[in-house]
Amino acid sequence: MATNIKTDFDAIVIGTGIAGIYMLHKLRNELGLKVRAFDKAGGVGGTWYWNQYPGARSDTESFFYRYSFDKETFDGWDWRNRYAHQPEMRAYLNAIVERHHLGGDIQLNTGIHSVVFDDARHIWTLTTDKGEVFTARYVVSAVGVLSKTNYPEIKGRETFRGELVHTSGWPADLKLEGKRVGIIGTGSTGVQFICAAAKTVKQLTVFQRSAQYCVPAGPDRVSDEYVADYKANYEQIWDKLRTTRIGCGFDEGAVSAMSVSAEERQRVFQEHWDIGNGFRFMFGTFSDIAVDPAANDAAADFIRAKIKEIVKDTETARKLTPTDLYAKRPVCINGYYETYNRDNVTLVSLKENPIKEMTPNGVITEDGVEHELDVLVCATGFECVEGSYGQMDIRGRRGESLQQHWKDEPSSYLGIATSGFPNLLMILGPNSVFSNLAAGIETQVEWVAEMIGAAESGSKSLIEATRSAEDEWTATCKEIANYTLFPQVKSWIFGANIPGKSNRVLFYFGGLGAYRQRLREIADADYDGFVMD
Ligand code: N01
Repeated sequence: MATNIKTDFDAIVIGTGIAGIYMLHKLRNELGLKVRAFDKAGGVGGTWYWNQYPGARSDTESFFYRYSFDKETFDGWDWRNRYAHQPEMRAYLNAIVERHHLGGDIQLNTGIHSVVFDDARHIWTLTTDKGEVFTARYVVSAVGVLSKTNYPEIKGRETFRGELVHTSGWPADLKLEGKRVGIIGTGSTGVQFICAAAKTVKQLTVFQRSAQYCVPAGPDRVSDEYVADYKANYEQIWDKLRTTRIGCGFDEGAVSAMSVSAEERQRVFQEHWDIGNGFRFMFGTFSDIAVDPAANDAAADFIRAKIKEIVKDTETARKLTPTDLYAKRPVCINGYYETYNRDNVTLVSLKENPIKEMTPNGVITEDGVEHELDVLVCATGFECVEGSYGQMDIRGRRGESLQQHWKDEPSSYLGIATSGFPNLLMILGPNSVFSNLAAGIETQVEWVAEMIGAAESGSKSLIEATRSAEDEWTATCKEIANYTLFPQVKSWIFGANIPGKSNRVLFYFGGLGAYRQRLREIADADYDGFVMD
């Protein structure tokens, strides 16, 4: 049933990171809809706008951590870093906005406060944090999975006279040279910061809760031949990537780790250690590191042996050595373990010696030692998925809030839609594909645009996931996740990094290729699992 009610916009996009920018382009430039995108930030880029900490860069290889739809912007770019640094990612996303003339339809410095569905008129009303009110027929949320900061609770935090910062809110004028710096957190962000900061600060104290499996990132620059091959085989390379599990642009392991000899396993691990990259090490070596405990242990053992070999102080090496499964989102950076050989770097294991409190001068640990600091950096991650959505008051049919809908667990159909919230579409909603996020985003944006296009051309006014399709997808995601080793450790990909929250499934672990195939089948079956009215 098409609606004739006039709205301010056909569609509103919330967020202008990798997802929001592309969504705006698809809806406005290709479908011809009237669209506005909003972002609370002062510039576009999402993650790449906010995360300006020293050392911030993509740890997915940059030739695949970008849009494939726009070859021209890439062609005009002298792209040589194997991993794009944060300023380069931001410049790239700005260049995309400029090239596709999107800036005029982006409203910055404007957070969306509430998103409310009108049952009678079938439209959405959005209120901004400035009190402006806008209506739209479609809302696409592109708020990302990692936008709500997780700050650790530390007694006496407010008494600290130095600077307390989170990596995702890095003050542009904060300089660390010659200072005594502490850092809490050794995830992807923490290891990047540690390696960069150790070179300039006077003293770096790393407060580590969990020891981290970290592999080298490998050479920083790519060769002319690499770029020439990439350009010459662009379509084939991307077509192939879209069929893989992780979508990071390398050949994924096809052989199980325990099916080869111990010598061959060592050889393959060493080869990938030398090439570098976290996803490559976990998924490019063998087919079953993330599913078979023996294979996982073999990979973990290899990294543990490297730590022992690299770190000179045996006590520091012991603290740095993980003993649990190798089953978090993989982490990579060059020189991580080597950094602990520096005289100006100290490691504190919080599991053995927790932080007792903060004082005006720094941090006191349980052993009574006061670690004097000028700056304490929290690289403590994010409240993923629900955290991003919890920042807005979203209400669907009969005034049901999204928080209420997700009170037991966040759920969706395909990571894209949730029942009771018609025409609210999500990019990277709960249970989206676990893969290179840029490739996952591109997949979802294109599919959502196609679905909206189909609704528009069929004069439908509402797209809504059915409850049964949502339940079925949630069950599928749980089943696949439980087949892997990932849920057996606590990490943000299961939302268990937040105090008081237990593991729950937040991603589809079936792989990018299978996810895309499922999307295709659903579209071909007239959007099976959706009601289009
Ligand atoms: O966050 P994390 P992140 N007290 O949650 C520790 C993406 N990313 O920002 O392991 C003490 O992974 C926590 O300890 P533990 C990427 O997808 C991408 O590093 O929970 N410690 C952990 O060490 C990545 O996976 C790039 O025991 C506390 C750390 O803080 C995702 O962002 C770059 C604590 C948090 O690690 C998140 O990475 C950077 C507490 N109260 C990030 N609370 C690219 O290059 C937490 N910790 C693309």
